[in-house]
Amino acid sequence: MKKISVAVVGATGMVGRTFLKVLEEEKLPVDKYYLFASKRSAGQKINFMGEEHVIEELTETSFDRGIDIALFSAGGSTSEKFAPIAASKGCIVVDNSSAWRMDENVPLVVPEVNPEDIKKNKGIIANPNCSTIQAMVALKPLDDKYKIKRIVYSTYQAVSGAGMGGWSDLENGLKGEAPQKFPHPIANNCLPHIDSFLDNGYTKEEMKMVNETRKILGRDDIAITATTVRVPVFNSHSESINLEFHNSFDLKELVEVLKNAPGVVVQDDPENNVYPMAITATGSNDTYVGRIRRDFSVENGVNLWVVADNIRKGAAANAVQIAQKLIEYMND
Ligand code: 25A
Ligand code: L14
Repeated sequence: MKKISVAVVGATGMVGRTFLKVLEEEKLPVDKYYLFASKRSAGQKINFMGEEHVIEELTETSFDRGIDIALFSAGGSTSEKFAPIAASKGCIVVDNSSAWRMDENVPLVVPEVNPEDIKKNKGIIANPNCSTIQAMVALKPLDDKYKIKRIVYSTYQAVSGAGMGGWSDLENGLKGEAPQKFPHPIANNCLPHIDSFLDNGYTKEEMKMVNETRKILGRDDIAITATTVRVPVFNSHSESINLEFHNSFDLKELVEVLKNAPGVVVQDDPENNVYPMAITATGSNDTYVGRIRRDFSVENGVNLWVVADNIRKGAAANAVQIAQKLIEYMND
């Protein structure tokens, strides 16, 4: 086995801390870890893998010591600048930001969906947007079987998606304090506004769902629309997904397809009030699907309710799963 070293960039953030938790749980065959953040956190000590690790400031020379894999979650501008530097030193970057996702030289990967794309990397692999990842885990097996024609996404997104600042806005907002991260109070409110607005009236988050879905499924012809909404939930994103297929389907068979899909847990027993919920998805790396019902307003339609931990499957766990596969390939 090759000796592998892994860096975590943005180790002190919401996603970065979860990287560390998931890495401890998954016990990857890694010999050495390096933890980076901005200057603000340099020198801070973090207990990780039973040892004390010191946070280092990320600089242009950070990757000069033969680091094999770097998990980045320090925002778009940090990734834009430092991912190419890391790649030029022979490191493979798994990047959580939106900076590289639509670059044609960068694979956009959900391991249950398109693991084969990992091998096509030229030094940077992008982790999709959190809302897109959980949708892909549920939709890929249905697309393979029934061929998706159109998707309507409506999301109910947790504040943890906006990092530490989003979390504080809800926590402090519940005590009556004014928001700092969001443009309006999020406590007792819903904001149909995630990331910035574009000229076409959609938000960036909505267009990420549209474009990333097409790239990951390799299906530019699917008609997709999305409305993404921030709700006063600390963690885990919920999504209403309305699908139309080209092929007809049997509902019972469709449920079986989902039950057999990797990474999916079906929770669908309305008589007993069983359906996916944010509070039960939190802490898990799986994607939960329920409220599975035929859409009687169109010919081959179905409605789904899809919930996952946005910081785990939507970010850290997905990236660690990619790293796991990378290490397997390095040892092949
Ligand atoms: O808008 P952007 O640039 O795209 O960034 C979006 C933000 O979303 C989060 C992440 O916030 C990011 O900053 N994020 C990114 N991907 C995400 C995803 N998939 C995501 N959230 C959800 N899902 P965060 O606060 O959770 O994490 C930021 C981490 O990045 C480190 N960092 C920032 N700039 C860096 C850098 N690391 C290296 N080089 C740089 N130039 C950051 O480290 C953190 O680990 P830090 O040292 O800057 O932060 C340590 C602590 O400081 C607090 N803090 C954060 N921002 C501020 C702040 N304090 C004061 N003012 C601030 N502006 C935090 O408590 C943090 O723990
Ligand atoms: O593109 O604020 O991955 O909930 C993920 C979190 C964009 C913003 C991304 C949020 C970000 C989003």
